[in-house]
Amino acid sequence: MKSLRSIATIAIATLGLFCAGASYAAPDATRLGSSTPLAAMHKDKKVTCKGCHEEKNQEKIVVDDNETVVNATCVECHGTLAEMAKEKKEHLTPHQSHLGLMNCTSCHSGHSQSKTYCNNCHTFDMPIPGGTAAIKRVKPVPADSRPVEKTDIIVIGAGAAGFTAAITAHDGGAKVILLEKQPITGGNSALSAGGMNATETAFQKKKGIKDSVDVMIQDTMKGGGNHNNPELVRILATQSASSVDWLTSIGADISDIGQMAGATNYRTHRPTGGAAVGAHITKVLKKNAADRKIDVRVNSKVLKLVEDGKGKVIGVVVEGKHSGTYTILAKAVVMAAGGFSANQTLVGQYQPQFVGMTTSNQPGATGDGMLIGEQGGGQLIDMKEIQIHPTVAAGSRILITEAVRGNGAILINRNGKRFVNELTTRDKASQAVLAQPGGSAFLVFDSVIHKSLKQIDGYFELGLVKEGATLAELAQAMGAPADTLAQSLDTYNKAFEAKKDAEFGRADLPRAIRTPKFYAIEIKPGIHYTMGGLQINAETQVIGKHGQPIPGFYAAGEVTGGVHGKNRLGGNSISETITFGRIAGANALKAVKNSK
Ligand code: MEZ
Repeated sequence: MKSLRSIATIAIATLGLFCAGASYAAPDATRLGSSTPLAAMHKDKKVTCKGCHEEKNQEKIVVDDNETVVNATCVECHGTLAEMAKEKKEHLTPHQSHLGLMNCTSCHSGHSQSKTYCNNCHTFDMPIPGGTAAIKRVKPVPADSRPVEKTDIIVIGAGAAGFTAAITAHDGGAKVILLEKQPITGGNSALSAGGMNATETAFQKKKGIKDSVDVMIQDTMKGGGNHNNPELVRILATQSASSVDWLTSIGADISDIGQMAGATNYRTHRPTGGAAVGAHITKVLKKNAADRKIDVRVNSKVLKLVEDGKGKVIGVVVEGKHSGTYTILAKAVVMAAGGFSANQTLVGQYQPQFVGMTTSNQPGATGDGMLIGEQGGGQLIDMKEIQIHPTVAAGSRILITEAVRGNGAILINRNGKRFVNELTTRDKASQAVLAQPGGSAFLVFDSVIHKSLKQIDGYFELGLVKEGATLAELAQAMGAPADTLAQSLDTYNKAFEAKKDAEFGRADLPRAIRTPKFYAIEIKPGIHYTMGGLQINAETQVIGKHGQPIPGFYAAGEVTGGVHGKNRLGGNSISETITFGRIAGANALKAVKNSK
């Protein structure tokens, strides 16, 4: 296929993104329509429908839900995302994002309006060449036209929990289909910043960090207001070290360790240099799924569970973007479809005062998995426990990781005053920020803290950081009184020297803030995580409304409730996805084996 590329002239930038000179037959202009923007651009370059769409039975032009052929053709002509990013020589390019490998068609569309996927969370000015108008799709495939498929295990949701369950079940010998409604995989996990909590790990031991399962349990229970399911918390802590080992064994680097709010000890594992954990482990999980040829389907939304009439879950009904509605039958179904922070209606139903607040979540976090699970007989618990993260960059959806505070940043209000223990739990820190003038505050740090955490580089690239060569300059950039800011930092630095924060009782004071330049990021609280969801037991079986496990139905990750109680500790989410994803995959596998 590379040969095609070698005869293609790659025309990027002003001419748009299309393949020129490829040896395709003349297009059928009546079908493409003269106003088709991207398709028309290709038509001009003599690329026909067949260049992008698979032909079946000599006449049917079909597109599978992964849009495999069209994406392969894009890559053939334009190069891979990595190659395109290199060619553009831009630092910030849509072709090289933290979302990792994704389909070209996630943004570019020949038959409907193209849309920059990144702008679901960002507001980049990135018009897509040829992507401004919309026409109807060429040939919609009629619904219900596909035969019933069969597999061993269906996993719903391709975030970290879903990938982990799918890989675990596959490695035990099961045939797995992993379904994702979004055009890209990764879910919220791909956005996860701070790290993965784990205790008694080899990495902690190597660094001489003393921690224990019992202390992680105590921290997690305390953080959750003791409302957590203690059995699930024990599993989270006890199995966290083996989850780190498992991730490491499949190629992840989570050897750096930091501290998150509410944690007694350093136990938040993240990539070397303090890079974001989510993008990294998502890349690793995706690669492992691809290497194993696991059947991963994007643009595939599960509509409902199929039940056998006696309460056992035996499959799902799926709506594919192109393939229409179809059914897959399986011996077990694992729900891993995430939370509902991006669903304002559902958030409003449980916490009306949060409506209108920004969210750090990806747009697919709408809680469908919970509702589908409930319709399938599952019990929802703790739905009103919705977490507000204290530090989302003001006016955006960009989470400023708690690791910035963990590495030493402090919170300062617009009067230049520190007002809270930055490492208290999120619920308390968020309330404290909301109580400040303007309902916002600034994360303040210096060049030493900046250098200690790779993730901060990204905030500079996104233009979120105000700076000053002196504290007075920074105060001016923040619009805060210089003398008060200087006084606040002086008091904090004295607390650092004394190793005692008499003002707010912050236990960990890792760095002083006194090395220019000085920096500030304005933050506001945003909806970050939904603690409630489907009730599960220690085997990750979904519990039905009468308290009994539903046969054939498992769940893991944010779609479940119980692990975090009223408030999740930072770093416990990725930990939960891997540990409970592994348990769900292993137990679904057992169900398959028992059914034989
Ligand atoms: O687990 C989280 O939600 C987390 C660590 C977030 C963050 O601030 O980075």
